Amino acid sequence: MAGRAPSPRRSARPRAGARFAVVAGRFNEPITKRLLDGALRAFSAAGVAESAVDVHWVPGAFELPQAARCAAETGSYDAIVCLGCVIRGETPHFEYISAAVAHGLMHASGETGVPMAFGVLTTDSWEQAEARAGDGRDNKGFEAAAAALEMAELFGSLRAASRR
Ligand code: INI
Repeated sequence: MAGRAPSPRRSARPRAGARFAVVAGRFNEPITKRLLDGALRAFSAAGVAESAVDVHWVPGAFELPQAARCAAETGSYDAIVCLGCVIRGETPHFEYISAAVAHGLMHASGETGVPMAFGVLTTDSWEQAEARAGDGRDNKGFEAAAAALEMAELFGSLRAASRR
């Protein structure tokens, strides 16, 4: 049975002044642009102003962890959404790239303390990628931005609790 994404928490609202970065890979750009559309829709639905979201493009998925870490180290962002598309049929490096991105983002997030959401499609075909980059919530970019919003709120409340 196919997995089902959790519904985004309707209550996840960022703190006043919160800022977010989206880092997106240009490889398979028709798909990653649609992931970006989905992510921006999720931010807008949560009441985040367009001016509070910076979009940074990188060559491909492999560069996402490097750019996300660099963005996190600026101290400017509450969370970072990482978008990419790796298609198995297009590269013999599929496993290397996919694993490097997933592990790289996990390390970068752990080491910087900034949540990083994984909006990277790893599919067998272009058609599968299109199906995960739709106009509704069946969009991995939307899902990743919803996760980033929720994690930003959680980190904010955990840090506030640790100061009490
Ligand atoms: N990058 C992707 O984002 N998706 C791919 O499917 C892909 N393929 O097929 O190779 C890809 N390769 C480029 C890679 O991410 C780096 O940009 C490149 O190796 C330079 O470091």
